[in-house]
Amino acid sequence: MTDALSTLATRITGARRLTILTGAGVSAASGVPTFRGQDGLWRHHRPEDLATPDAFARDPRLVWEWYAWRRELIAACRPNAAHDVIAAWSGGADPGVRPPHTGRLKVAVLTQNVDDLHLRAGTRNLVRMHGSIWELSCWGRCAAGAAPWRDDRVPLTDLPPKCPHCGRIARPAVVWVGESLPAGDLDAAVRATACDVFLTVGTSALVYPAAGLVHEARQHGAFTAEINLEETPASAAVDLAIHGAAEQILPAIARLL
Ligand code: BJW
Repeated sequence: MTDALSTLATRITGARRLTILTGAGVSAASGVPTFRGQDGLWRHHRPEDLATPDAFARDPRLVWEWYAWRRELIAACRPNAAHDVIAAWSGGADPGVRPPHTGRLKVAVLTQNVDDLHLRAGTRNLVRMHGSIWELSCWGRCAAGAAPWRDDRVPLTDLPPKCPHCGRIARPAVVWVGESLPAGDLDAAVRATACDVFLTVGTSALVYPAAGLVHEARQHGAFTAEINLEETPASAAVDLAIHGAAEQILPAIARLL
């Protein structure tokens, strides 16, 4: 394990461009449930009932109740040590963590998480591939309501919330399974695969297009590494797979830089 951490630290020290892709596992230590796995959200709910456009069209109130519950849960959570290290590496504020080599290293952070914990930790240059649970857009796609607006009321009452522009139902501005990612976000994520080190952290590597990015980075010649509690479909493809908790492994690497 120590060798693996040193190897990754050395790669980061020598890199000019570092890209970090994060998933639900990064927020697990903060108390945000993951999707898959033992205590994951999909243990109790079928994604097709709650996180698809069809599910919302069928029963917007049910879907909103699930999101309202998750918003309350997330509002009570705080960024953990993994968020703090990533924020510091990106040039954001955390005086407790030394950035790898200030000024020379360009860091991009791509997250699939809809919580705002990376932002609250101060992460810069962040692409939120699956949107934000704190933003809404118009389900009826009225012109003014197509652009997401922030609504951080907790608890959310009078479900489903309404579009302030046309009065029709609003939806969470997240990317559901079967929906396209906003083109700008996907382009930014793909561009970030042109890097020297691509690090994937706390994601099951099952959901595309995010799961394909590590392979693109490899094709660009990046050194690729994964940090996860368990094996994923990416484990065999990366140069270095580190099994452990993100909130412990990332601070340990930061101490080696
Ligand atoms: C720890 C830890 C700790 C725990 N430390 N680790 C190509 C092939 C096959 C299918 C497709 C494909 N291209 C597109 C698709 C279809 C689909 C897809 O990928 N389906 C798969 C499920 C098969 N993709 C899409 O629909 C995407 N759209 C798209 O591609 O448009 C074009 C298109 C459409 C249809 C067909 C073809 C093309 C959109 C995907 C949107 C995903 N949306 C969700 C919900 C967001 C809103 C919400 O939050 O409610 O995003 S689903 C859910 O999964 C959520 C997550 O962001 C996403 C990924 O999950 P993540 O983050 O990996 O979490 P988990 O729970 O899966 O894993 C956690 C991991 O952490 C585990 O491995 C743990 O071990 C680990 N862990 N604690 C380190 N402390």
